[in-house]
Amino acid sequence: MDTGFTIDQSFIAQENERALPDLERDYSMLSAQLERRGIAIEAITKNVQKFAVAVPSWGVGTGGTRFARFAGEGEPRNVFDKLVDCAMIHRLTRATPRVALHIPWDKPEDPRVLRQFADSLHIGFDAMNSNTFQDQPGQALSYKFGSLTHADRSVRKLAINHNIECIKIGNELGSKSLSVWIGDGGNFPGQIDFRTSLERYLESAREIYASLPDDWQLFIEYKLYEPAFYSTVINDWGTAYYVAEQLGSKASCLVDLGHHAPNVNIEMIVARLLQFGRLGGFHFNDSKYGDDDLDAGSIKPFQLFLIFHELVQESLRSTRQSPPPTYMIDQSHNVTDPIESLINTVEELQRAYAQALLVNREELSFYQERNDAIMALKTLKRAFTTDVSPILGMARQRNDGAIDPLHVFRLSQYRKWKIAERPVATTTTTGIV
Ligand code: PSV
Ligand code: MN
Repeated sequence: MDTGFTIDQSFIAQENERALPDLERDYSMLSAQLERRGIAIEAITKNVQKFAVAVPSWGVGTGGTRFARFAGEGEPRNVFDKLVDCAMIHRLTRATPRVALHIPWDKPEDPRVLRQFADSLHIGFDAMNSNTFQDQPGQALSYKFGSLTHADRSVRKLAINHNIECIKIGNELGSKSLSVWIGDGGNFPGQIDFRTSLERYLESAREIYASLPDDWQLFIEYKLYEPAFYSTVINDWGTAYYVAEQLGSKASCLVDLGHHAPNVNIEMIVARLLQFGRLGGFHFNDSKYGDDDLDAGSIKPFQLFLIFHELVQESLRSTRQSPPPTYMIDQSHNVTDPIESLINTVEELQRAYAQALLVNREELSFYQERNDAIMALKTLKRAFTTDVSPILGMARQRNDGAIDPLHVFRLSQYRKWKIAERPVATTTTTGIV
């Protein structure tokens, strides 16, 4: 299959050559600065080089709101085009080796063909995402009043079977996990019985869990509200944790950063789930008001840093029992070029990670034990305010990515080529994706 225009490795190398002298200067200055703090820059860079996050297939298309979607020119028309864009992001950043698919949006006619195509692009598949929050064309029963928790057992069965189908497709693609998010809930007090709906959820989830291959994980994604505006069945981390505990060791919680009430202390939720061994994965994004699906680090970079601080802290603990959480992005790009937003997001995640690696943990616990709040905060802030950009550039360069991926992306005129290769979709549809 023809992938059309791609950004060649030689083009990246040529631009890197131009940028390298400045980068080397900045890197050695930062190295000296960190050395004074007792930090070896090389250890940080090596860790950043290993950082990986999955790109959502639905993130490379232009998103929309419930009011409208303004289609972007040259956006992917199908799952193959989406993979081409995702592979480009990986080539530039060298940090997105896997793509998360959403079924049926990305349902392949033949998973083997899709897998071969992904192989040819040197990318793999991350978590499968099921969709029982929408009716599909021709679907006999409706999810209007719920899916895995619907009052009618036959609707629940339809939703269960869909999730099992996602596992089957994912198995053929080499995926190892299923993320389940349902929109089930009620718009009005009295509409659903809280207890019964959670019992139904558990019954359905047990059937899905029973179909999981041994080496798979099931991620339970919670969300405060939307599309249900009064009550949601899997509304918070406590409920997701309870469900994971009930199901078994292959089940864990998925934290989507946008799925909390404003000002909730997400880093503390992360710490708790890590402590309980039930943090399965993340959907990274950022938000101001609700589930805004904005680019990670664009609104609350300090929060993102604090989350990574918890993650790094856990990775240093010798007693950890569960596998490290899976990193995924879940964003909706409505006003930016989706590829640019995703490149930027990857960089912001790496930035937060690198900053978190700089935290002097001995010093932090020294101040914590002495109730020295101001110095504890300063210890964190010193790491957070360090400009780690040279580390990020160097990590990419050493991984054969672009020192400045956004610049190379624009310079390549990739989007212009895709506009020519992919005729514009003329429809403007509604729907949050
Ligand atoms: C729901 O808001 C969500 O975060 C879930 O992860 C969905 O799978 C995704 O967005 C796309 O709608
Ligand atoms: Mn999500």
